[in-house]
Amino acid sequence: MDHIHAFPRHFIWGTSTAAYQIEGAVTADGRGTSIWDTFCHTPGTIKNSENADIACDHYNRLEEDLDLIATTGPHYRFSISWPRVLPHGTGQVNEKGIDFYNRLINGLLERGVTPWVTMYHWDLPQALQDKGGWTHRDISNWFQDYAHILLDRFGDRVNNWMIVNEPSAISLFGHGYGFHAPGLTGLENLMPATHHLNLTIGQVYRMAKSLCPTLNIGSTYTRMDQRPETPDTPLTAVESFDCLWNRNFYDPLLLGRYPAQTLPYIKRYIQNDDMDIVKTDLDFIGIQHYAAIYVREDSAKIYGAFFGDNPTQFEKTGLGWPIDPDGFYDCLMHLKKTYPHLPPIIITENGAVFDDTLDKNGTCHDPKRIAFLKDYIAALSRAIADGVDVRGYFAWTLMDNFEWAEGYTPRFGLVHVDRATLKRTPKSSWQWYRQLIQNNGLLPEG
Ligand code: GCO
Repeated sequence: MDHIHAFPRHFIWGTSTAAYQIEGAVTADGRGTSIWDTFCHTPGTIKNSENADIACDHYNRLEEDLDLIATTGPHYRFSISWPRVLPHGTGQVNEKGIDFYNRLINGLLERGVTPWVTMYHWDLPQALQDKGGWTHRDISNWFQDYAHILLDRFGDRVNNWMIVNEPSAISLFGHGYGFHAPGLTGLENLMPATHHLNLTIGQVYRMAKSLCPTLNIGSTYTRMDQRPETPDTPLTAVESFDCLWNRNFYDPLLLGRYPAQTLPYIKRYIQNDDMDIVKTDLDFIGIQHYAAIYVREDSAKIYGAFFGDNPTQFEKTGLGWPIDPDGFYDCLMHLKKTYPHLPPIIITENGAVFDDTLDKNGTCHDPKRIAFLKDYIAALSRAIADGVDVRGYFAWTLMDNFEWAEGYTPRFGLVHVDRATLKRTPKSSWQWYRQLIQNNGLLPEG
């Protein structure tokens, strides 16, 4: 990487996690059941029949983890489990759930760490799914009531909020292909879920700002460029997949309309002034990038397109995703060109899986992750120097955790978690990232 540019002063550095992936303790202290609990306990859904009943047991190891977080960096992104706060999705608040997040937030603040809180990272209360979940228009009211409680209870100490994590994954994986909870499929589920996600983000943003105008409120979106699998892949397939993955969310948010290709399927779910509400000037947009998607034409799939094979010219991460830092740069430049009035960007996730093991001294060397982070962060610095307004970077993820349908095999963490003992061991990439943060992005040697 030839051009590494200095990061702006006050650049935000941190790590990201999500409640369901680390907390465990799924029946502790009155927590209700989430759609992911149900899904994990449905045979054939998760690799090796794993589940997140224990996950990293973060719920019971909070003090130890707080110390780890505080020695990692000055900002930390985590999510709140809706069924811990409202076991039935609406109604009675579970004070023990509130206590847990108070301990977490206060513990961060006492240690000088700024919290960044995601309201919803996929663990919908099962009781709301039973009423239709994201396919039901009332979800935006249920969510506003939930968000109101969060702001009321934690808004005195938490200024930075993200409403929904990756609406495209929720709709496409959870409601189109069915390989994530709640396991629904087909356009008749995908389209209402897509619109209700967009609507909810717009409504919750407005509600939160009317409660407290000084809050910093965004939402997070995956952003991967779509590329043809082969030179023969029709452009229409690539464009279709771009709608499913990116444009069905970015266009309503930033332009106030759905792509022409989507409108015929979605218009029956649009009511009244919905399109004025979905268009929202978020205070920031969280962008999550892993790798470009190589698209294959497939007439059996939604919109006639699906994931193709990744090209052979790139090295791959442990999940087979191409390592392509220039692609990260291109993706940010492309985003800025497509939507000139983007709000400031925070990179809320970026990271990689490698096959990390402890050596006989109990240490974990992961030079490939250091190289990955170094090259991606350098690419980010180039995009900033070339005019993309990026204010922060959160590495995915603090510690090895439950990677959804992939279970525990993929290790994304800067900290190794032993699955038998749950012992946390910082990897060499953790040391490296810490040092990088201390130097505000001046890249240390790997
Ligand atoms: C997502 C989620 C994370 C994942 C991460 C790695 O984007 O899928 O936000 O929970 O674990 O992206 O796949």
